[in-house]
This record gives sequence, structure tokens and C-alpha cells, in this order.
Amino acid sequence: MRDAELTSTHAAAETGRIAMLEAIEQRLRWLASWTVHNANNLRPKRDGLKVGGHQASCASMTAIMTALYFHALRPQDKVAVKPHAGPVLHAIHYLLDEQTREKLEAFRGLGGVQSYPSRTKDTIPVDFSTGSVGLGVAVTAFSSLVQDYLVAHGQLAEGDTGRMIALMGDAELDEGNIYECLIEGYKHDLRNCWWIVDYNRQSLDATTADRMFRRFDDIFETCGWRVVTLKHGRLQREAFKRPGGTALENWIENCPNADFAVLTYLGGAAWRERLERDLAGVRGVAELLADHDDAALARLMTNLGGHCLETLTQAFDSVTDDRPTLFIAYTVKGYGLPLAGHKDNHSGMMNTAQIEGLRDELGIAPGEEWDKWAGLGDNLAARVEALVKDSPIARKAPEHRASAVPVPALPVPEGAVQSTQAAFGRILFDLAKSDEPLADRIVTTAPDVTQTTNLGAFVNQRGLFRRQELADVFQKAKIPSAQKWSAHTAGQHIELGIAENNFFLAMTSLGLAAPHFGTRLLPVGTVYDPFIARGLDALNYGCYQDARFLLVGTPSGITLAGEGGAHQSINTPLIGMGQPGLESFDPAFADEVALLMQWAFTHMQADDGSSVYLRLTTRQIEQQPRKDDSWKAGAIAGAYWLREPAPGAKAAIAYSGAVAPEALAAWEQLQGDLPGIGLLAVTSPDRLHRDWSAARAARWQGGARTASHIECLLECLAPDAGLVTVLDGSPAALSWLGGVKGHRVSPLGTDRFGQTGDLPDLYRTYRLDTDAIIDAMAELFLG
Ligand SMILES: Cc1ncc(C[n+]2csc(CCOP(=O)(O)OP(=O)(O)O)c2C)c(N)n1
Ligand SMILES: [Mg+2]
Repeated sequence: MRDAELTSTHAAAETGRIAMLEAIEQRLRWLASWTVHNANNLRPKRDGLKVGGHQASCASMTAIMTALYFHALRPQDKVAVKPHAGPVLHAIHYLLDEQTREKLEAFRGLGGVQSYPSRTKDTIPVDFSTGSVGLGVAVTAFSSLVQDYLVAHGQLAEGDTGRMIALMGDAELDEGNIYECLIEGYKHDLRNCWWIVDYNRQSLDATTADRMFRRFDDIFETCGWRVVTLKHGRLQREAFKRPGGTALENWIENCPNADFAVLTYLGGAAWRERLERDLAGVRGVAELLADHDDAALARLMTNLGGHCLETLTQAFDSVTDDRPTLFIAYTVKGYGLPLAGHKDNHSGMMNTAQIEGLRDELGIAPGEEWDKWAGLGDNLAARVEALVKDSPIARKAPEHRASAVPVPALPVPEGAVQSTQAAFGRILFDLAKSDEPLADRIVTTAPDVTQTTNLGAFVNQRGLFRRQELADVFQKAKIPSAQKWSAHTAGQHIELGIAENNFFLAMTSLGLAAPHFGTRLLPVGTVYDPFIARGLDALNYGCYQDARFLLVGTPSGITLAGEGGAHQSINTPLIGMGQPGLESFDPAFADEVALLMQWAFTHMQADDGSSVYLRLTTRQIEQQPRKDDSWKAGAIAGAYWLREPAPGAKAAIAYSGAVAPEALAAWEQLQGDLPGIGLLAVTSPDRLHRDWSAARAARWQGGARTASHIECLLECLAPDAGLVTVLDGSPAALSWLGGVKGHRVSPLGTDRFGQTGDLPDLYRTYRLDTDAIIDAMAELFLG
């Protein structure tokens, strides 16, 4: 064949392929719309509540997702999907025969397709859960970093690396965590990361500010990203070449977002009227308009880059290197639906007449709404089906089951007087010096608090991770410093800036290394305990998708003394109790820390495990002699008797964490008045409460009612015994103990902001000292 013939054959094949992709786009737009419609209007309703779903947000990105999933995506790539485009993702897997009609019909119902893609609750492959906007975008950057970490550590072949891709709404660009992540990404020489913006210039409430136009390019380019803007589709680009076309292009360029949305909603006649007015007398415009009937004019004016499969596939194909790339794909929210452009379309839904109109327009017969290929005609349907089944995404392997890393016994650091934070650092240091396989899989990280949280010794031993070597300039200059700060590819500490959102997202990505990349990493991250709150949504995000990490909040409480109220954590014990997917502990002694870390490394790897949170302190306290190991099982379960009560004892003190010395002293002083009084070490209010709730639930879940651990512990006290509970944190974390057996309780703890002071002053002022405990006990008995 001659060149010209070859070119035209290729062009015809390309046109055929685009036509098939267009057919897929229509199917996705239809199925997503129908899934939402069915759940809201056809499925029987029992509660009078709106089911919800986002037809306009889905239609906004069906073309983007078609081009991505059925053209650009490779099996090793991973995608975070804009939460409210979840139904499109499910429609894709429905076409791939990986999702059932039943699940689609049960959209937003119990056991059905989740509102927003969920790794743990959906049955299709979901690479990243999404829901809280912004977090699902930024997490892709950290997963890219984790991928690089694994390559550098010889755990992943460069050839097996994928792109970490976020499909995002434009309103997500308002989330601060996006910019925190951009900065961190730049520092770490981020690569293999694509963010694709569905740039419909609408958020939930309204159209978005025009002034931001182009600013995003500047911001991303400054941070080392390539920005590819897909403003116009092929129809528009062709029209711009005609006489009058440049004027039209400029008009679109300068059209305010809100005006564009209004005209889109109103349709062809309104476009015509406006353009005739604004471009009156411009040569060629009248002819250009005359060549389009109203429907064609509406099609032309909304033919933005993000709806043109040719433009999208070419743009994705054009990026062949690993530089991080932002695609800004201009779109219309509600594209191809009667909701298109309306500012209230975020939660808007097509009514019955409208969805039936769409169905007819797409050639789908009534009753064939769930048919995968309805309305395509046999010939096209067969070819489209073949394209779908043949796409690389159809060959995506199931997620990995990484093998377990053996966990050795962790020796207890020596020393009669120790803090839990120092013990934690020492245990990691000993591991770092060992040749235990576990030590090689630990990755530490911290939001700029590595040294003050005792991670330093581990880092000195194992080094910082960087893809490019980084010398410790101070060390080279022979300036004495306790901390080595040099980086290399084998390093095991990921240095992060202060932003706690980044810290939790990094922990999330590290904690998903096993299912994502087949190698289990054991992330250990430290953060000042009060600043957990700063990254709380990102922490919740990590837990929600079952990422596994060890979080260490330290130092904590008013025990931090001199640092004052802004740095003293109060409610973190309640965060630990309230956060699903996170087992939290407030240990007091070094041997408890060793035991719980050992347990944590195992629990983080268990099928039914979770992440773990240790709340630690810098307060040095006298360690307890142990006569045997009998305390250990209780410490893991959440509590054990540090001083066993006499049977039928009238009183007990229950304490958590740093206030152990005060509790012990009070216990000793109360011996005379309350013989047989017990002293309960509560290592985990969280696990105790969870176990208590589960035991009660077993009764109505058909299981046998067995006593919970805390019931067994409190069993031996007299029914009318009094309990004083005490911790350096919200008293509510322990006051519930009174409800277990109906004991009277006097809860001590902090429920006001802290302040500066030394420990005796602060413990006295906030009523955590020995006298306060004795007074609280007296109050129970003397009334
Ligand atoms: C952190 C957070 N805040 C608020 C919401 C509620 N919400 C869901 S989508 C949305 C706006 C989405 O706009 P955009 O990202 O532009 O998506 P579009 O639907 O326009 O594609 C909001 C405010 C949320 N999901 N997460
Ligand atoms: Mg938007």
C-alpha cells in the first residue's frame, strides 16, 4: 500500500475506535444515571429519606473515564476516582462483568454499591477509597512515593511500576491538603503521578470563581508538574479554523463560568441569541451560526476537551515519561443530560420524563435499561464488547496477598526509671541494629518531629530514604550532632515537612503497600499527640480503607508540662476510642510498650487486624517489678490488676498512662482505710470498651453471651464498691467503667485546656495528683 492509503486506513481505524469509545461513554453515562434513578425512584422506599446520587457529576466525567479505562490505563496503574463519580466506576466494572446488576440495583442500599468507591465495602476492585474530597487525590502522590521506595529497596521492578492517578473534581482544588501534598511531592521528586481534573467549573453550591483561571497552571508548574489543558474538543477546534472562528474562540475564552453554565442549560437557541448579539458584525460568524441548527450549536458550544474522546486519548497518549502531570479537562457538569450546566445540578436528578427522554435518545428500549449493550445495534455492540473485554484493565490482576513478616519478641529496654517515649525509641533502635526481617520492613516517618519523638536513633542506624543521595553537610563539616541526616536509596525513614495531613496520607499509602504492591511494609509514624487532630480526617481516611500502620502520639497530655496548653493533648484518648480501624493504647511502663509494639506488628499484619495507636509520654517513671508474665494477656486486652483486689473489695483505682505513680501512691495510702483495695492498670480504654460492647452485642446477634474482659476484672469487687478513675486526658475515657457492673465512679482527668507549669503544680491544679485521687475516693464513701 502507498503511504496515503496506509494513512487513510489508519485514520479510518482510528475513527472506528473513537466511535466505539463514544458508544462506551454513552453506556456509562446511561448506566450511572439509571443506577441513581433506580435507587431513588423505582426501588421501594421505607424511610422517606432521599437516597441520593450525583447524575450530573457522573456525566461530567464519563468521557474522561472512558478514555482512561478503555484506552490509557495499564494493569499496573492505580486510580482514585472522584467520590461522586462512583456509579461510573461501577458501570465500568459492570461492562467488564465484574459487577452484578443486583449490586447496582441496590446502590446506596445495605450490601449494595457504596455511594463512594470503597476498598473495603465494594466488591469491585477499588484502588483507593474516596469520599472526603482532596484526600483521595493527594494519596496518589504518596503511593507513588511508596512505589519508588519499593523499587529502591529491590522489592518492585522498575518495569512493574504504574501510574498513580487521581480523577478529581475541580472543587477539590480548593482543599488545602492538595497544596501541602504538592510541596511535599516536589521535595521528593514525585513521578508517575497523574491528576485529571474534571474542570466543569461547578462545585456543590454554584459555579466557581473565574479569577482562578490559569492560576492552577502556575501553581502546579512551580511545583514541577507538566500541565496539559484540554480546553476544546475536535468540533470546536475545527470551527475555530473557519472565518469567524477566532472570534468565537476568544468569546469562549472570555466567557464567565456562570454565563457559560446558564447558556449550556438553556441550550441552542440561547447560545444563538447570545452569540448573535455579542459577535454581531464579525465576519464569518453569521455563516458559522447558520451552518448549525440549535442542537448542533449546543453540541458545538459544549464540545469541550473533556468530552471529546479524540482529544482525551491523544492527550493521554502524548505523555510517555514519568513526570507528574496535571490534565485540566474542561467539561460541562451534567453533560448530555437535561441537567447540564444548571448551578443546582450537583444533587439534582432527572425526573421520570427526563430519564425516559434520555433512554429514547440513546435508543434503549423500555425494559432493556440494564442490558449492557442496549441501543448499540448488533454489529457495533459486538465490536464494543470485544474492545471492553480486550482492554488492558480487563487483565488487571487481583490485589496481592503479601506474605507475613515474622515478628520477634521485643526485649524490654533496661532502666529502673524510664518514659514510654524513650522506651519506644530504644526498642526501635535495638530493632534497627538487629538483622531481623521485621527491621528491614519498618519504615518510619514523622511530620518534622523525628528527633523530639525519639525516632532519631532508628534514623541514625537506618538512614533517610531519598531516590538521590543526600549528604549530611553538618557531618561532613565535622560539626558535632547527635543526629545523622544523610539520605540514600536504602534509607528507611521518610522525611516529611510539618503538614500532618501529609503525614497521615503517607502512613496510609505505606500501610497499603501489601495489597497495592505485594510487599508488606510496617510503617511507624510519630506525631505530637495534640496534632493528631490536625490530620484527623486523613487518619480516618487511612483507617477507612484498612491501611495498616503504627501511629505514635507523643508527648501527650498536660504531662508535657512546660510546653503549655497549646501542645497538651486532652481528647486524644477519646479519638483513640472513637476511631474504627485503630486500636489505641495508653501504656505506662516500658515493658508494656515492648509487649504492645510486638503485638502491634503482628496485629497490623492480621487479616482481621487494624492500625494501632500508642499514646506515649516523656515522663520518666519508676518501673514495676513483675513476678511473672500473667499481666501480659490483660495488658493486650486493655487492663490488668497491677495490685489485685481482695475478693469482695469495696474499692479500686483505675488509671491509664502517665499518672501511674500517683495512682500507686494513692493505692498505698488508702490501704488502711480500704483494706483489699485494687489498682487496675488500664492500658487501653479503647479495647476494653470495644470488647464490652461486642460481648453485649453477641446476645442479640445470636451468639452466646460471654463475659467481656472488663466484666471479668470487675467481677471480684463488691457490688457496691467505689471506683476512682484517672488519666491525663478526657475523664470520659474511663468514667464508663462505672456502668459495667453498676459501681459508683468518681472520674478524674483533664477537661479544660492545659497551661504551663511543672508536674506537681499541674497535677494538683488539674486534680490528677495523689491527693485528688484520695479525695475522690473519700467523696465516694463519705458522700
Ligand atoms: C471534605 C469534603 N467536604 C465536603 C464534601 C461534600 N461535597 C461533595 S462533592 C462537593 C463539591 C464537588 O465539586 P467538584 O469537586 O467540582 O465535583 P463535581 O461534582 O463538580 O464534578 C462537596 C462540597 C465532601 N465530600 N468532602
Ligand atoms: Mg466541579
